[in-house]
Amino acid sequence: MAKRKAFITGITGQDGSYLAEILLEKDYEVYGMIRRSSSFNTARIDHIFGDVELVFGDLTDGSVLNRLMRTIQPDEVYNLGAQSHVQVSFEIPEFTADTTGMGTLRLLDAIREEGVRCRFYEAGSSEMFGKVLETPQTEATPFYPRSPYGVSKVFGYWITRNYREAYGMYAVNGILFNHESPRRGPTFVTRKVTRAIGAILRGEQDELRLGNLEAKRDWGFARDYMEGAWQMLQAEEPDDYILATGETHSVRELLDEAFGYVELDWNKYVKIDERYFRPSEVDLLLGDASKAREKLGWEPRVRFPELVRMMVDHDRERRHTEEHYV
Ligand code: NAP
Ligand code: G4F
Repeated sequence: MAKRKAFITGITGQDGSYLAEILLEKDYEVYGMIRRSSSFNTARIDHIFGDVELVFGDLTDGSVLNRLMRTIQPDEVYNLGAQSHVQVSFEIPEFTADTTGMGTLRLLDAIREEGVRCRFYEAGSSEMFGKVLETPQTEATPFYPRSPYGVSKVFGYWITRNYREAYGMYAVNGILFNHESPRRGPTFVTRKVTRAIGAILRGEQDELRLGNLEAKRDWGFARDYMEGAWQMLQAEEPDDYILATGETHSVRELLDEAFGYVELDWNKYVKIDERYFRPSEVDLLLGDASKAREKLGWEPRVRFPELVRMMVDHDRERRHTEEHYV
């Protein structure tokens, strides 16, 4: 029997790298779209480089998306590509909307135009709940996005539903709460903290500049969430699902957990820096993943303390040469 073909946008990102591994383990033929970069941007997938088919493209370039859908004819499409940083979205709102919002439309329309019969996954986000209208958040909670990123994801969500309803496409929204890993981008708060701990332990850093310590997030492990994304596309009918742990912790609690693990007092290192406060903040996220549990049998395996320890252990052992400012 011919192998199933999966097409992933955002394969070079945290989630794309885990999803590609999962699909290879399930014997898929994996195609990943990458952007041309002046330096290497494939570090997260270098270990599977020979096993995946990489093709150049960009979510802002509709003609390429049409050609890729026509020539590859995938069975499953996972749209993970995005300008995914909330604070950066305030700096580059138009690019964020073009990639994170319009990119979803371009890809859906390429599938429709080329008559490809595939299942489509959209990487929706808990940022769509923003200034939350109820707690915990469920699939029925109305959206109130608080950033150009969140607004772009709301567009991606509704255009995915619209293509499902208008054209009968098998298109689903995963509404994923924050998920982290040792592959998390270094400018997201969990990784910024765990990398700093590694550098402090090596005597390379004595200060960690952060913004709002009171914000609360529902943090899970990225690989668990990518298993869930795959499960969503295996269901009989297309639907939308939340993936979350059902626990929320503040950035302050993250500091307690991470620094406490290596027996350091974070108060000696952390400085509050106005640059890391957002023009409008999302104060509290807490997800209810009952629907995914009941309909897909999905469960998060890694809990907050284990996740933090996994990331600290990784960052205390490795040296990183990248420089990041956000
Ligand atoms: P990430 O590490 O920032 O990866 C983003 C990926 O998108 C990278 O491969 C990046 O390529 C690619 N990309 C950026 N702009 C693009 C463009 N114009 N055209 C094509 N590709 C582009 O993000 P992640 O954490 O893996 O998240 C994956 C998806 O889930 C994103 O859509 C994100 O918004 C969404 N999401 C994430 C979370 C979370 O907590 N991680 C939660 C909810 C939803 P380069 O490597 O070339 O930059
Ligand atoms: O780690 P963060 O940047 O993640 P954020 O904004 O929650 O977004 C992530 O999760 C979303 C799902 O809810 C995804 F859709 C999105 O793509 C991304 O993956 O910030 C978490 C919290 C915020 O409240 C922020 O204000 O940490 C606070 N924070 C405090 N100091 C900081 C910092 N965030 C960053 N990045 N850097 C700081 O220095």
